[in-house]
Amino acid sequence: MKRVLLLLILGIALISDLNAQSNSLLKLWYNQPAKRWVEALPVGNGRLGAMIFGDPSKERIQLNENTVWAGSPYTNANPKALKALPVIRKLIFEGDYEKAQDMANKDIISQTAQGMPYQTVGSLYLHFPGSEKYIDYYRELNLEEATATVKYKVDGVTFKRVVFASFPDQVIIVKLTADKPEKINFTASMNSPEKVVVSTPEKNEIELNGKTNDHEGIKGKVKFSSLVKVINSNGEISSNDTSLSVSDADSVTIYISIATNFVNYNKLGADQLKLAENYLSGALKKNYDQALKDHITYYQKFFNRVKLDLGVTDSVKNPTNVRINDFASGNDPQLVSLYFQFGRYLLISSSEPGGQPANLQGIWNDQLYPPWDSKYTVNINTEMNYWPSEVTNLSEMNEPLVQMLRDLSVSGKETAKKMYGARGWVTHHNTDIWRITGAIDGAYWGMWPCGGAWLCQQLWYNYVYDGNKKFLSSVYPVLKGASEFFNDFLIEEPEHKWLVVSPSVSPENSPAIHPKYSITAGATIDNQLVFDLFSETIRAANILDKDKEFVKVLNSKLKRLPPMQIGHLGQLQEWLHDWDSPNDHNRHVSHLYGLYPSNQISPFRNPKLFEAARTSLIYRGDESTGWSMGWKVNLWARLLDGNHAYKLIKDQLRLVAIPKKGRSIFSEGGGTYPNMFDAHPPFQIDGNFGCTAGIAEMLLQSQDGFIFVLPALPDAWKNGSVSGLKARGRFIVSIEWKNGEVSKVKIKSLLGGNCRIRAYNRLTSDGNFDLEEAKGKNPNPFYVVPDIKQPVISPEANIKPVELNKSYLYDFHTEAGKEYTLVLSE
Ligand code: FUC
Repeated sequence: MKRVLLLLILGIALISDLNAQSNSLLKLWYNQPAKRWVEALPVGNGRLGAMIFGDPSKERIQLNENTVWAGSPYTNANPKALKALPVIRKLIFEGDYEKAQDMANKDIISQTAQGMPYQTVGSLYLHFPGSEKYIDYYRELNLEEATATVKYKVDGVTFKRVVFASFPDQVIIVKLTADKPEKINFTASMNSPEKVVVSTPEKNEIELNGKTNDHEGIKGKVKFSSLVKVINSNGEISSNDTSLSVSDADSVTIYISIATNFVNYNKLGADQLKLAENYLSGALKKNYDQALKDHITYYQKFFNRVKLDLGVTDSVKNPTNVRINDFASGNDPQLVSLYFQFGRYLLISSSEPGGQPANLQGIWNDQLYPPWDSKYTVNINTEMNYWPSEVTNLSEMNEPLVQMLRDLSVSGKETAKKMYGARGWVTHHNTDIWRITGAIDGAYWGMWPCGGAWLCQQLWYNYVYDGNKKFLSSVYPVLKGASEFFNDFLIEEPEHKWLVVSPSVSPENSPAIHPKYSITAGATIDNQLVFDLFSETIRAANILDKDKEFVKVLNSKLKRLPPMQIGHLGQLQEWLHDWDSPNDHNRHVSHLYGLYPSNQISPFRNPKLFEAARTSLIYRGDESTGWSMGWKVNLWARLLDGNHAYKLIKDQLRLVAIPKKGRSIFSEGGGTYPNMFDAHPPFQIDGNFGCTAGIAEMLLQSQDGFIFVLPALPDAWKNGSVSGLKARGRFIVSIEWKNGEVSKVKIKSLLGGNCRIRAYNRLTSDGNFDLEEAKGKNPNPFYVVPDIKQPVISPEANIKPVELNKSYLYDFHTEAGKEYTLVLSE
């Protein structure tokens, strides 16, 4: 009994202690060095990335720069498409999918290059002789400061390494210290799987120069230079041809600078060495403490906007790998907050204004030929990378994606004309740093001309969340160009005379009746995407007072798009025909695009579609690839089922320790690696971002004409708080809850206008403003909801009406810059 009491007291003391310094919980930490890449810890500043292994005797810092890609500017449109297009369309309408797909393989799929791989720069190695016998080992990634730290003891001396990728100074900085003088001894060297030349131009500098390789007939022309400068305090430094040795130093600062000759997607020619030298000499002007301070200040401007507290248990005293391993069976809500903040950390670290968008691995890749080339798969993956950007208040991180869209609207214009004789611009299911827009990988996967339509959604989200008309005006030509393409490309299907996208696929899936052939016309996702694209272009044109004639044309075509259809299983049909099978567990859930990320399906506006989407998702199942589970967290949140969303988080936070040799990379066994990277498997960063967005979606939604606070709170998160999330119309929302009930909501209005809010509890104003029961349409222009057609319902469909929990809807008027507090009504 006494023992129990003591344990209890200790437990309470630990928890209150942890609560008191809850800030320090935002760390990934381990008590062993990384043995494998998916155990190493990532740092990045958008342009540069590094993976820190933390081995005391042989540190490896694996390096990336976001423009190191194989190849050089090229295009890959297949000119035969133009002639083949009408034939393929006819074959599809006649139901000869085999012939249609065969022909698309030859005449639409690019017969040249299929995309260039993103590549590693190489690694910096630091050998510390005699450090094999270390004790008291610890390493961490500090999400609040964006630094990686390694600590250990050898022969009574405590050594410490701190690594960060400085945002303001554009170099990676490594600081080595010891708690006794003259104890730092190591050799530094570099290598790379690329063809590189390593030299030591000065006794404290290593220079690595390389050029990326040719690939699929495209000459490799990206030249890159990396400079490593070692500044020692006391001790000696010497060099041989390729490495440096430091002996008896008190402390050492290492600066890693990398640059390439990349200018933009169709131009090379910058002076990579000069650029690397410039970054380095700039960084050397600052002392280390100042550099670290400036780095943290820049980073925290973004990171600190959102705080999430889902509770703390004593699981937090375990290393991160153990916590992931125990998550599904334990009680560790803080791991979800950590995972959420890690997602935000990754977005800030891999997508900075002026750089490239986060690719399939963000910016972190140790290979020359990474899975799927680590490029941009735009039939889900790239979009998913940006799902957390608005709601978790990081819209600045969208900039590289917006720039990619501007580029694609140029490269894709040529492709639209050459392949389909259409105006506007097109992109298929993949692109790379050279902004290719042709179809690749075989028609089963690549015959999808809707990449541009999906990517454009990110432009629209940017606008509805931030309300920046200048931004809208600057991206309007991109939106318009994408609509122009579909205006020309849509074709009337014979049965209902609807306008459809053909040829196309429902991404990477085929119906059970002809599983080898995915080629189709009028896939549900395509109808939903074109609906959104046209509606948004129309709204943008109206807001900007432009293109009246074009608006008329789009309006008339909008009316002729297929409605959503509910099939014989009561499911939302994936295809134009009622082909869905209850045994289809494909990782893609493309037809549910209308539920998330889009807002065409709502429990309040079209409950039958809502129920059908739910049925489809149940058939599809839970466990799948990492990104698929990340998507399903969002989908279950939109289905207002917090416990099911939480179940998916549990599935996703399953430790994937050792990738099984010989296991297909298309395996459905997704999860999380020890370093919290998402496992498709293999590592793919979209799952991190998808799940991060999903966690936010469980706490706050704003797509349905109102702000919904705690729409899908699971039983596991009884008490908690979140602050700084963003809702459409630039409302910054903070929520506190107790016993599963909202106790306080603070809303900062940055644009003003009507705020409509929904909650499962009755709320009241704190007395400083009037809160009314909501009536009619929300007059706030950022809360316009899509006016979709009634679904077509199969006579066999058995649709159970949805039973929603009772909720309350309020309106209040807001002024820009003011904050409003609502509390639980007794
Ligand atoms: C799509 C997905 C795969 C993978 C790849 C990068 O093709 O179907 O699962 O994520 O992109």
